[in-house]
Amino acid sequence: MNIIQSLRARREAGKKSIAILIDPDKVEEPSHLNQLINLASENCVDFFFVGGSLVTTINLSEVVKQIKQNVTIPVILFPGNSMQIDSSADAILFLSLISGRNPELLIGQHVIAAPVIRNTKLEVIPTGYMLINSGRTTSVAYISNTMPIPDDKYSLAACTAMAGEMLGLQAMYLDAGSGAEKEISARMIASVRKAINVPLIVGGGINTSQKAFKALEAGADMIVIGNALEKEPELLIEIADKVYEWNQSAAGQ
Ligand code: 1GP
Repeated sequence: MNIIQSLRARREAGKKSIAILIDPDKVEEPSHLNQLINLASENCVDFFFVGGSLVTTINLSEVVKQIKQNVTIPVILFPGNSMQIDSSADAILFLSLISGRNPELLIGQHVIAAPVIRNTKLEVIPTGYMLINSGRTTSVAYISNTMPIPDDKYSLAACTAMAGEMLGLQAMYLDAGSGAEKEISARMIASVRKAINVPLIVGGGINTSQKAFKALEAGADMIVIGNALEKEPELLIEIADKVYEWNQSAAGQ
């Protein structure tokens, strides 16, 4: 079973997943990354996402290598552009930024990346990427030159996701942007959840176990945590506990 099939199966079983986002630019010491890798393995983290809207160092492949050498947790590339491709990862989110109207991020970068990806064994996960306004301009909004969907335009977000699913995208990623002041509201997650059947990934500003639980309860199939763990890696224990708790109760039903 590949990653997207396993996400669909988990969704059908009512089970949730957790992913840790590693921004290669923010890995200052290999020992910090090792600490997170160990915590991830002890706390049954499902995936590592690797990437960033702006990667200025050559660390991306080093990060992928370090994870792959230490654990069997799948590594999924979460690329900010077509330069962030590494064949030693397991999969790549082939992101179409459907909340925006920048043709480069709807199809342009994809044309450049497609022949490169074709020569790898990476599993390609066609993903609708939707930025939701989080109160201030995030790096991803600035770099992508797109306007995020206003955080109270539930129906706009739902119809965007619906159109993405109709176009054949196999997962949807609702993102408030890394380090967002405000995480995506439960109402926004629930509106999008109701509109689509594909797995729903939610991230941006999830920095407490309460926020993580709220996102799961509202309908996220996978939550992504980055920034908060850079500051406080042990927070993962609490958040992973919430996911575990959820999955235990789903298994009991
Ligand atoms: C950003 O969804 C990810 O693209 C994770 O966000 O770094 O705020 O956890 P944080």
